[in-house]
Amino acid sequence: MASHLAQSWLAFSGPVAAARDAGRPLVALESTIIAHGMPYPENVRTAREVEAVIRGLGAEPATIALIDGRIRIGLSDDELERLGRSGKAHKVSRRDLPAVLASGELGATTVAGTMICAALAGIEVFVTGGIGGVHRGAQETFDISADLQELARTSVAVVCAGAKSILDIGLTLEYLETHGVPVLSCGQDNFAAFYTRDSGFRADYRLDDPAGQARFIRTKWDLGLAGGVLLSTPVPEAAAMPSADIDALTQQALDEARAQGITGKAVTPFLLARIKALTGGRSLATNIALVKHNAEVGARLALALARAARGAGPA
Ligand code: PSU
Ligand code: MN
Repeated sequence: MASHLAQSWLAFSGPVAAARDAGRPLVALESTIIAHGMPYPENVRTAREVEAVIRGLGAEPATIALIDGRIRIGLSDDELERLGRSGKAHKVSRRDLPAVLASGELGATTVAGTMICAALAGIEVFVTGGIGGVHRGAQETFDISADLQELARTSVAVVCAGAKSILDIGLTLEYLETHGVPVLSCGQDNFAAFYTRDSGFRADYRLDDPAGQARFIRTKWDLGLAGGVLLSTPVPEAAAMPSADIDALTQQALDEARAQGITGKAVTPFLLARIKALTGGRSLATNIALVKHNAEVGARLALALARAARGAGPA
């Protein structure tokens, strides 16, 4: 948990504070996916449905955002609505956190931003859709998401459906290896590719069972190996998109981004919106299905981690 100074920036919602005090496991959720990753009103509806999945399994969801100069851990329905409709929320990664908090403006936290806030709040598990990574052509642009550095340094387990093929998935996994971030896979051997189940790259370790995942994570942290663990799980078969379609459309979206000179933090939202338009909304349905599935995996992990006590040592 954080220092008193950092704690003073946090504001827990009533339900999250109650769950924490009762010792019920918490699951953090990000808000960039709401403000920048999906259109209104599907974004708000999905956020509520994802929270319901987590609650239904006995954990408490804590959606994280910056509102009125506080790091809010858990949002009310009205606050989710405000974030989903605003269109003006800042996209907040590590770099942006002080600026947006100090100004009191509305901020939606990315994977990196949410990891920082979750760690400050003492939350060990965080569910997202897909992580940022090494962009294709990064050898020229240096475009590597701050999510990867955050995974290297901040001790939170991040559940995702892999990374999108708008990224260079092979280089993303290389980068994680260099920085000592273990990549676990649940349900298959390979790392998932967001809209499709198989990235073609093996994850480091396959662990299907939440108790085994929890043991892995506890062991890492008990050893003092700070930093995150990435847990990938594929989109359910029925909701996955055909790879050939998504590859062609991804290439088109990347070409358009280059032609229009899109750079920096605008790249990922641009590509997400274009792929949605180019697939006639089909990608959005896939995105919603995978986040809900990740929420199930994340809630089960949070329950298992709560049982796998710190410092238990070898079995
Ligand atoms: N990938 C997705 N959907 C998303 C994002 C990534 O499939 O909504 C968001 C996440 O919040 C992630 C951020 O942390 O984009 C990464 O942005 P950048 O590439 O600018 O680091
Ligand atoms: Mn970037």
